[in-house]
Amino acid sequence: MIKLYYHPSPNPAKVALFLEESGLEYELIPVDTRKGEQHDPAFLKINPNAKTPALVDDDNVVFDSNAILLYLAEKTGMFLPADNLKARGEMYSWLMFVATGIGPYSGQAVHFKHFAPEPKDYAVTRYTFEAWRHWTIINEHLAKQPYMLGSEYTLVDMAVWGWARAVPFILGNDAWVKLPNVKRLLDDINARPAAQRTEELKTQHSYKTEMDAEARRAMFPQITQ
Ligand SMILES: N[C@@H](CCC(=O)N[C@@H](CS)C(=O)NCC(=O)O)C(=O)O
Repeated sequence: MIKLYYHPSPNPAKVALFLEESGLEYELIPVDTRKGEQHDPAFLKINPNAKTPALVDDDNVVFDSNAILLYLAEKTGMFLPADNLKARGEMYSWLMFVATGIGPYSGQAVHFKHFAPEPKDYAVTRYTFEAWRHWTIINEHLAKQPYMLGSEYTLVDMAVWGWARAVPFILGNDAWVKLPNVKRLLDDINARPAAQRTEELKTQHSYKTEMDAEARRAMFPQITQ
């Protein structure tokens, strides 16, 4: 059976959503990143990058959330756009835009705003600006069509959904005023039973919530070097 190495945060959530949508059977294995479990040697054999999510499917090991989405879409043939180069080119473009832009800039904006030590003004300004710029591009794209690749719900919408849930934490509580089309996509996906089951997953295990010295050592190792 598929094993999903999971923490209740944006990148694992998108993979859990795909698994719930597809009906594939899977076992959820919690990795408590604030306790440093991502650095366990056994987990590093699965994901040398020491991050969640990762997935093991028999002999196949896949890490990095967007790679896992593509793997699952290819395995099942589900949530993919049409099988032609034009549609696949569009899918790769938007999926990589999420992987290399939305995720990293949103993550760094959160890090500098909420967790980094002072001085941090320049970094907060830089990453908040870039996070806004990327989310505005998604918002304008979604003004033209219901879903990221047109009229059909695909794996790219799941990739966006993982991070869209955190937009108020990333950009501020009033962010939805400026990103109404992202909010519409978020609400649309949140209404799906699979998204509600995904939301429930975080209640199956307990995870450390405090960002104390142990959590900072595990997640921001440069601070103590
Ligand atoms: N590019 C990776 C990023 C994964 C990532 O940053 N995961 C976070 C949770 S959203 C994590 O495990 N953080 C723990 C840490 O940074 O130590 C992906 O898309 O899967």
